[in-house]
Amino acid sequence: MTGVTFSFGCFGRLCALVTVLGVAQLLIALVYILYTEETLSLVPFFYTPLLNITRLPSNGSVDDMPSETLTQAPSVARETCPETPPHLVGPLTINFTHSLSLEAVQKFNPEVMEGGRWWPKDCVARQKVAIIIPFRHREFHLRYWLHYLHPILQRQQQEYAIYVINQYGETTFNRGMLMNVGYAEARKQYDYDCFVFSDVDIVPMDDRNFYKCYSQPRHISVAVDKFGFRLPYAQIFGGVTALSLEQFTKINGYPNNYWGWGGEDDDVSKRLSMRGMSISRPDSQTGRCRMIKHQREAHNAPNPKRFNNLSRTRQTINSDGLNSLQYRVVSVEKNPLYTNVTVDIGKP
Ligand code: UD2
Ligand code: MN
Repeated sequence: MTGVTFSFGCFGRLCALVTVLGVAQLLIALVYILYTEETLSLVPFFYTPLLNITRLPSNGSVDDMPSETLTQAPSVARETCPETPPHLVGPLTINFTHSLSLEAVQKFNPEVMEGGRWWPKDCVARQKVAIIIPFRHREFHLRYWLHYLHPILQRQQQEYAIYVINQYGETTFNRGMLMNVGYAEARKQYDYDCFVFSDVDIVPMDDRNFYKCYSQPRHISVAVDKFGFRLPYAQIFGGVTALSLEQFTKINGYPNNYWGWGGEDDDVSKRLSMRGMSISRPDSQTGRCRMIKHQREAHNAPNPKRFNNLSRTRQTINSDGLNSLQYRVVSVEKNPLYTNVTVDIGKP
């Protein structure tokens, strides 16, 4: 039983081990082929049912136009992206002096997918971020914004998509309502967990100022050149902000009843403190931003009712917001660098 049996048993075990290793290797190869995004087009039959996602409710929107859902970014066989992205450069030179065509911006951002979507290829992003820009007649600003922001967001390793919410017609502008529409329309397409709301004319001067969500609502544009790189007042929540799905729904979104310039940002600030949240901010160096100089549009004159509205936030927070949002989608276009949603929000 001893010597011969030993050597035969050893050989047998070796054979078994080699077989097990071989089968394991085959399995790993199979999983890799099925899940690697580069091979997706080769295996649509297998891939589609695996990543079939259900459509999200429109959440607040009365518009029930069918909307296309986006495919999930691949997540199998990749690690979560690091807390500190490795390719950040820190302070950036930002100016708005050179002329810029949309085609040129597109050429320099070949990795951005249709609709202005991108995700890191070598790791799984920590959040799914919808970036929402209220918009009308600011094409010139949008080009700079896209030119600067796409590369910054990519260095930050964000999984993101850009939604430009274009107010239809020439009625009084309503920034708050456009934010709510952006949130509702983005939610129809994908299971975003973070919403960044950004003016079209603000660009960060440091890529360590993350366009992502934190445990408290984030004010991103804390030191804007227009305000002498300082916070003009402590509760300000305008410019660029980030709220998680939970934070945004907890305050019933933006108010819809601020037509014209001003007040909607302060209303959100009040809503946050009423719901027990506080504002988180980067330091005043990292939080430096530039705003493109501009005149105020004729259809965005200061709203004379804003002070009265602001005195009633406690009464309106539950009745005016996501749960009372009404609009009509005129069109949804997937452009190479952003998704354009044109929306009829009515008039005051
Ligand atoms: C300040 C705030 C802004 C907002 C606004 C009051 C900062 C840095 N900015 O910006 O967040 O609270 O006051 O409503 O605190 N827009 C268009 N077309 C228009 C009008 C507005 O696209 O005809 C969009 C665009 O994204 C613009 C944003 O609305 O950046 C805010 O309007 P603004 O830039 O005229 O207001 P501003 O600079 O005083
Ligand atoms: Mn502005």
